[in-house]
Order: sequence, then C-alpha cells, then structure tokens
Amino acid sequence: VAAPKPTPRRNDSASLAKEIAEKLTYAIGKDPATARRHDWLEAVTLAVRDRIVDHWLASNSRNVQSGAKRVCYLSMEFLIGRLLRDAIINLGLSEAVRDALSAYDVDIDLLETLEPDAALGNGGLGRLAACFAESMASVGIQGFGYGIRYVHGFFRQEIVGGEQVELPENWLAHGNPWEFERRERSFEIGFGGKVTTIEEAGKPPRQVWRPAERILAVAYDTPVVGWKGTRVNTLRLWSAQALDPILLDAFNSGDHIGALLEANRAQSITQVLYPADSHLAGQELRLRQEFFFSSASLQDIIRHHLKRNGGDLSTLPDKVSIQLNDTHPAVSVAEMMRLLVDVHGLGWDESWDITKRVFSYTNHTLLPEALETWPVNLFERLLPRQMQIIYAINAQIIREATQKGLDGAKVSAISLIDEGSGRRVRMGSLAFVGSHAINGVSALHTELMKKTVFNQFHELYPERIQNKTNGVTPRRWLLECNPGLTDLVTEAIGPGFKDDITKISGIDKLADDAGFREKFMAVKLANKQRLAKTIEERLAITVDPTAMFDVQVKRIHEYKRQFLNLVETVALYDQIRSHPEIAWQPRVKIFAGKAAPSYANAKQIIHLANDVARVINADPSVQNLLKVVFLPNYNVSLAELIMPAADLSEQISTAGLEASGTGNMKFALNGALTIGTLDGANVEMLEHIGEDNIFIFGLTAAEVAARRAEGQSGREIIDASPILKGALDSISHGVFGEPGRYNNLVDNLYGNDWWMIAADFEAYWQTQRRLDALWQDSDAWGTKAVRNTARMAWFSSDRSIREYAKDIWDAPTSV
Ligand code: DL6
Repeated sequence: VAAPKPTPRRNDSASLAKEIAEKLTYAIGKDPATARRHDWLEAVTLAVRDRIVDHWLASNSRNVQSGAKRVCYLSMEFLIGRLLRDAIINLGLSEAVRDALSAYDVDIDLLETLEPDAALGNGGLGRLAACFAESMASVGIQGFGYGIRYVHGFFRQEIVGGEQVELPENWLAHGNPWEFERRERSFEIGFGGKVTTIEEAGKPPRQVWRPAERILAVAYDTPVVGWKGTRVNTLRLWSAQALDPILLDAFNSGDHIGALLEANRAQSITQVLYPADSHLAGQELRLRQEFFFSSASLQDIIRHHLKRNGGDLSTLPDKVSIQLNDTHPAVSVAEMMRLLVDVHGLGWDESWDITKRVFSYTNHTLLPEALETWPVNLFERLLPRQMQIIYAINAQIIREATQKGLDGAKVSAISLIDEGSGRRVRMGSLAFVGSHAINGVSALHTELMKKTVFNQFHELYPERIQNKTNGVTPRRWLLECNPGLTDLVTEAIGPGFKDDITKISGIDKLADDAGFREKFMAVKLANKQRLAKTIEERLAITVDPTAMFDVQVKRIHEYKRQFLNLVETVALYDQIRSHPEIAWQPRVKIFAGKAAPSYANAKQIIHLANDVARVINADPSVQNLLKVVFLPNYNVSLAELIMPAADLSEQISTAGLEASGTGNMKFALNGALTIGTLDGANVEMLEHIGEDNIFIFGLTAAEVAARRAEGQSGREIIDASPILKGALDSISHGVFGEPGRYNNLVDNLYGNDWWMIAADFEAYWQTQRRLDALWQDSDAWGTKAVRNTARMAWFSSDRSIREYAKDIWDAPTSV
C-alpha cells in the first residue's frame, strides 16, 4: 500500500471552521457548545499552526536542497510577545479566521487578547531579536534563532501604593501550543571539573575537559512565520534538564527531597529570565545560563554542519554565520575553539581562523556598568578549559598588538583580562577579537564605540567596526497593531506597501491633502479612544481622547530621563495653576515601563510618576488640561496598543547614552511626532523625517561629554530657573508624597547633574511649549504626523537585516 501523505491545509473559511471544531473536539476534548474561551483560543492556534507547519516543512526541505548559508542568531533574549495575530496576518488568514469563528459566534479579537505575552526579554535588545527573526523569514534568509526557554519570563509588574512590586510571570501555565519539543536534539553541557592533558606517541598533546557536573539541553522549536508565509524559520530555545530526573537510590532510601535536588539544580538554569538592565546581575547562575545556551547552540550548529557537509568543518564559515547579540553569548568564542580543537581535533590556527570568520558581534550599549565582565576565579571554577583558551587567545592578541607597535597602556586596554578591579574577563573584548565584524546599532553609537569602549581595538583592527542601524518589523508595528492606518494607507496608495514598506512614502504627497489628513487623524483618534478605554478599565482614570497623548514608554532608567519628563510635568502643573490666562493645551502624559528590581533610583522614578499622577489627577483646577497616567506591566502587547495612540513620542535620553532606541521608530511609523535629543537613531530619524517634522532639543553627545569632564553641577542652572526650581522644590518638599522621599533624585541634580536633567531642562521646556502651539493648529500637526509615517520606511528591520546579510553574513536573501 502506498504510504498516505498528509493533505496540506486549505485556507478558506469553511475548511478553517471545520478544522477549528475538530481541534476543539479531538485535540482538546471539548464540545463546541460548552467550550470556554481558552479552549477556542487553543483550537484556533492549533488550526493556524497546521498551516504554518506546511510552510515550515517546505522551507526546511528548501534549506536542505539549496545548501544556502544559515544565519544563527544567538540571543539571551527574544521578546516575541503574542504570536497568534502575527501568524494570522503573515499568512493572510485574517478574513478567513474571522469568518470561520463567526459561525460559532466567537470573536477572534477577544481570543487574541487571551494569549499570554511571551516576555523572554527585558526590553529593546530582546525585542530587536524578535523583529530580526521575523524579518529574516520575511526577506528570505535561512535564519535560526537560538536562545533560552525561560519558564518565567520578565517579571509581572504591579503598582501597589505607587510602588513597583515584582511578581513571577508564568507564560507556560496553560502550555504553549506554538512550540515543539525536540528531545532528539539534546546536548550535554558541562560545568566545573578538571582539564587533563593527554599525551599520545607521535601526536601533539591534547587537552580534555572532564566536567564535574553535566546537564542536558533540550531543544524546543517555535516556527517563525515570514510575510505571506513564503518562509518559515525556526526559533530554537533550550531547556535545562538533569541527565537523571531522579536519584532512585536516594529516593528508595527515604531521601525523597534529596533525590530530586540534582534535577532541580539543573532545571534552575532555565527557570528565570534575569531582570538585568544595564545593572548587571553578577550571579553565577547568569554565567551558567550564558554558557548553557551558547554551548548547546554551537554543538547543534556543528552537528548540523557535519551532517550536511560531509564531515568537513573547514567549510563552516561558508555555510554558517553566527551573530552574537550583545556579549551574553560571548563565551561562544572560547567554546567554539574548544569544540574545534579539543573535540574535533583541528589545529589551533585553523580553528581560530574559522572562529573569526563565523562570528560577528553586535554591541548594544556603551554604559560601562552594562559591559559584562566576569571574575576570573569564577570563570576558572565553572569553565576551566574555556578559561585556558581565553588566556591563549589573549596571549596571541597581545603579541599581535605589540608587533603592531601598541604601547603598554594600549596593550592593557585590549587585554581580555581586566587587571584593575579584581581580575575579570572582559566579555566585550572576547566577542570583539573572536569576530570578523562588530557593529553598533545606530550611526552615532557606532562612532562612539570607535572612540570610547573599543578605541584601542579599533586602532588595531580598523576594518572591523561597522554600523547597522536598528529597525522594527512593519508587520507587527504597523499592519498588526494599527489596522485602521493600514486600511487607510491601502485605500490611498494600494496594498503594495505591505510587501515593500518603502512604498509607504507614497502617502507623503497626501500630507497636505485636507481629506487624507482628516482621515489620518480620525484613525489616530480611534486608536486614542481604544487606549483611553483601557486606561479607564485598568486605572479608573478618565482621559480625554482629544487631548494630546504625550507618551514615554520604555524601561525605566536614569539615562532615559523619565525624571526629566516628570519634572516638566510638575512644572507644567505649577504653571497652569499660576497662569490660568495662558492658552494651555490639554495633555495626557502617559508613562509605562519596568525598573530592574535592584535599581533603587529607577524604582523611585516609578514611585514619583505614580505620586505625581495621584496628586494631579485629583486636582480639579487642572482637570481638563493635564492628566498623568502610569500604566503598569508594560509589555509587547501593551506597546501594540499604545504606539498607534500616541501624538507625541518622548525620546529624551541624555545624548550619547541610548545606543539606538526602537520605540522611537515604532511611534513615528504610527504617526507620532517625536520630541527628542540628538541621541541614538533619533539622529538618523531627523535626517529621514526632516527637521520640520521632529522636535530636537538639548545638549549633543559631545557637549554632554565636555560638561561631564568639566564636572559642572546643576546648582547654578537651577537657581537661575524659577520654573525648574519651583518644580524641584515641590517634589522635594512633599507635594507628591512625604517630604524628602525624592531627595536622592533631586539632590543629584544639584550635584554633578550626571544625566544633564538641569542642563537640558530649559531647552526641553521651550520645545514642549512649541509643541503646545503646534497642537492648536491641527492641520499643521496632522501634516507632520502623515510625514512621519511616510518617511519611516528606512527604519524597517527588513532593511537592517538585508544590510547584515550583505555586509556581515554574506548570506543570500530570498531563498
Ligand atoms: O539595540 C537594541 C537596543 C537599543 O535600541 C537600545 O538603545 C539599547 O539600550 C538596548 N541595549 C540593551 C543592552 N543593555 N543595556 N543597557 O538593552 O539595545
């Protein structure tokens, strides 16, 4: 009998309706008449997933046939958010799913909100990885994401008494229908133990690492659906498991808890995502996580290569590129060397050449406290062989530097070991020397990298650093989150921009067309009404959707300067009350974001935002003019609601400190005007959007550096500015909570004003008032809003990814 073949799924609504009911019945065991909403969600997900699998298997067999280069993106974080809507839109199933469910009187929009938000990341870095994964599939790159399957993602934030409380996040509580466990893809990962030298007659001595502890990395694969489903790639997340799930001897002798200890210890590696921000958690567990996923990914990559390329590792760089997303996977450089030299028996020089050609590294921050280093003794204890290899690489690099004439101070700057503050391994330096290309994430950031953190390396290897400005996927950040705007643009210029976002520039010419502009602003208003409803439901705060929605949503950090925004809010509150004769424009200041749990000042800023909101929202004298909202638990789904509803986007970091930003891009793409500093990608947004359509203020990066070097304090500036001084006095004298509660934040301004809040206040205040004036002229505002959307195409992650493919990976697109 001929083996039956599965029938590919059909995309019409009748077929979908039938299959959804079948999933409900036979996969979930529920009767459509009594099924609950979560059952329907699962049934729809499984039916959509079947369609993805058809494309996935087809992509995988094309991969084998073409033998094209694979791009492996190693990232400790993939902030993927919800996947159902993404899949439905990318597969073009929106109408069919809606119609199919209407037969059962089930609303797909509602179901989509029940999906847990996969928060496997902290912020921009993790979300970038998710956008890049989607773009790789959309532009036709054989992409493979490698990361960690955290059982608990980024913590859930609640606000209690105005303060952040961190609660565990539990996205896997109801299972995860998107993932496929691949037990056959498991690798042993070692820790600790000893390195022994094996001497065999006639052969050079070999090093063999005998780890004291071994655990298992098990793969879980999630399909990543590209636009129109033409390519489906894989996100492979590793889960840690013990080799022996239970120690039976111990259990049988009555030690029931002890029998499970080893399993618990192994599993703990992938239990929790570190809520690390720029304040690095220095725990051993984090280094274990880094090595765990790096080693598993490299073993998998090598296994795959050997299988497909006749056992020849010399061709690895022709067939594979490995991108290190920040320093978290930097230990891969040493582990790759160990695998090539110790396990596969290649010579050192050949292995080093392969390693450098395979790896490339993206730097995401210049903040010194965020640049990872690990104590040498910890490294040595946990990864003794990798430490030996790092020493050997270091010796080689230092030899090279000395030969090229670098002097002592410069040589110690490039050493992989920081001898200054206790001996520590510099992970950024390891990633740099092991990579053929190192990139920053905006033009400014890249230039600063060359001048600061990697100055000496740049001198030594001037061809290695290049720029790749970040981008965001227009599927999630326009088509999915803003269907109203998508429909309007389609009506105006046709659907071509969905395939090629550069075509969205076609609406530029309509910016002065009153009819189009009005429709554009009507879409904005509808999005604002949607957000206002959520604010009412979650916080019982009524906001006027016709007021200017002035939004700052991102991780809370002093350099991102939510505090500057809050000081301006308080100043505005004071001025509105003191000068009722001025035509103040109604504003709703919206904040959201999480603070790293150990970052006291960031938590204070959240507390202040909530205190300010409580006082201002209760004051009848400003009711129609000013409202302040702090939306708890900022995540991808909340961002999808907020971005399309913003009029004004706050991108006000201290210049030189925000590597790029990607929220700035999402807002502008959705027609918000930006108030921002010349920082990160804002600089390039200014070039693309034009200076009439973006509101830039404040010190430049060079001016910030100069002021810092001079050690100027904020006191003089504050004393000379009654508006600023008044606001700071209100904050410290107890208008918003107990007197003294915010002394730490305020005193810093009088001191060295490290974040340039006092220094930039006046320029910020004046720029906000220019925006007030503009808001009164709704036509002029609308024109600028349209131009923002029209001119943001360059900031698509498709463009970023194509640049990586061409300049760094040498990988084909459209395979
Ligand atoms: O490159 C993605 C993203 C940038 O857009 C942000 O500007 C940058 O802060 C962020 N970097 C990190 C790394 N740690 N810190 N800080 O999240 O990367």
